[in-house]
Amino acid sequence: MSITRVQAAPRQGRIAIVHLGLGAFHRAHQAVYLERYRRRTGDVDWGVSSANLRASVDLVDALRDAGYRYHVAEYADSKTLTLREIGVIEESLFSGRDAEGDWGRDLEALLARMVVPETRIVTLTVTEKGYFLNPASGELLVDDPMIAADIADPSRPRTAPGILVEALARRREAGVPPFTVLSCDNMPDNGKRTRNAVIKLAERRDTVLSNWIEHEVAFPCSMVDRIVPAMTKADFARLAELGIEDPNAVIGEAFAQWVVEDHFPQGRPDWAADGVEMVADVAPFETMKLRMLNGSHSLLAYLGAPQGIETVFEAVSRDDLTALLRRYMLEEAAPTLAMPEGTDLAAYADSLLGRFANDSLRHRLHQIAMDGSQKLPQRWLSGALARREAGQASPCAALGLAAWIRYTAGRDHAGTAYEVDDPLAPRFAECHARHGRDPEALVSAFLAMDDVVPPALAADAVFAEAVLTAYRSLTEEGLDGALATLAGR
Ligand code: NAI
Ligand code: CS2
Repeated sequence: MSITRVQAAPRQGRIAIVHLGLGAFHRAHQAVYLERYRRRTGDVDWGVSSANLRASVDLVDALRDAGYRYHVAEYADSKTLTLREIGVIEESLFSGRDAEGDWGRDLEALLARMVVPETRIVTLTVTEKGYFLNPASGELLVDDPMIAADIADPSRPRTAPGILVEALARRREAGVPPFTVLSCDNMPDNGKRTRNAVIKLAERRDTVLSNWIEHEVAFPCSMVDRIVPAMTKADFARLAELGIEDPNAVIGEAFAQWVVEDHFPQGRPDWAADGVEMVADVAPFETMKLRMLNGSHSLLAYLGAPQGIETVFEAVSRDDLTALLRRYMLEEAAPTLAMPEGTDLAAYADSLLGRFANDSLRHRLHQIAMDGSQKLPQRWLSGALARREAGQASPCAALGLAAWIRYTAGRDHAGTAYEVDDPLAPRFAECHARHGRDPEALVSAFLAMDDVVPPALAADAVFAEAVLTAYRSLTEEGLDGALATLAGR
């Protein structure tokens, strides 16, 4: 194997970015771009303070104990690896609930860090559900207990929108100009949705504040891309064999892309030379990625996981699933996209299939299947709705939706139970308990979830019939039967 080792730039950075959501992706994406920037320029002004608001206090503490140095292993394939040491995270904080049940350990430190004028950007990877938005409409879930708690006690916020509002309120009171908010989650119009969440929450507190946010705070959109699966014991063992004994290490693919709307009133790193694409409008890139890459991922997840197919690599080793992805991407997703001239969507689809076939990533289908309610609108359903409006069918999306409904039953083809990890899981369980023996009623109940399925799509008799037929085919004839039925259409 060819291994390139890259040391971290010398430290002593100054913190100018606060990140909410210290997970695998942040460590392997944003931090890598900033590390490249620091190595190239020697500019140490864009250090990061990274915080978790919920789970993973262990990671926060382990990173601190490791002197804020960790490794990212970037596999192009099983023969080509770059091992990077990263040192741009200068501080890690935790404002969630710890193992003892105590809550808010570093909340004041986090808010203080967000309020100082030196902090110029706040970035987020808190997962789609961390914004507390209706996934289909993007409206703030004001009745959610976590948001209700932030409305009741705004100075002790628990949610990402609540923390942003409180930090912005304190900056305003202190006469400090606002930071720029950059969402790096896989949401459609992620900047606009984050802005909406923050303004709607601020309105509950003080309309002077919400007006100020509306007029003064920038929320650029971004498209983020790099496949970074959750680490497994086997992954840590694999790195240990290479001499990397690092509990904070992450493994990802070699590919990375970051397209960012260029709107940073308080400044930003001059990171274009490090591969960050600064553009006026992110929407075409974001929609392309969400529908083609993430849409394909979700198809594999819901069709494959209940069949005992474990990873993306295993799934795309099957010709029938690769053929399905090709058909979905080229015939259903690509025609819904309005791309800048010269974009070659067929080449993009080929490149995605190549990335999915990376034999060095163990990207578990159950991980991708998580939080389907938050993901499906932007991955399949907004595209299917656009096709419906143009009088076109979406058989692959209909099969996907049928597979998702089947997945949410929580039992695989052999009857073994698995956890359905989704904020709406209790609602799914209730639907299965009530309608499990009646496919027509079950499919109708899922299509009626208007916070997931756009009502205009659910009301389309052709689409609803396609979902029901696919569901019957999947449950009666299994994956092979459902794929054969689709191929015959
Ligand atoms: P992870 O599981 O390693 O980390 C999840 C992070 O989100 C943690 O920091 C967790 O504390 C936080 N979080 C979860 N629910 C939250 C909530 N309700 N409120 C506040 N914080 C919450 O996952 P990973 O890999 O870091 O992915 C996170 C997000 O990054 C994804 O949901 C996606 O939007 C984006 N992303 C991930 C990619 C990947 O391949 N891993 C690639 C592109 C985007
Ligand atoms: C995946 C994505 O977990 C999922 O739902 O589809 O996180 C995917 O790996 C990334 O978006 C790739 O950039």
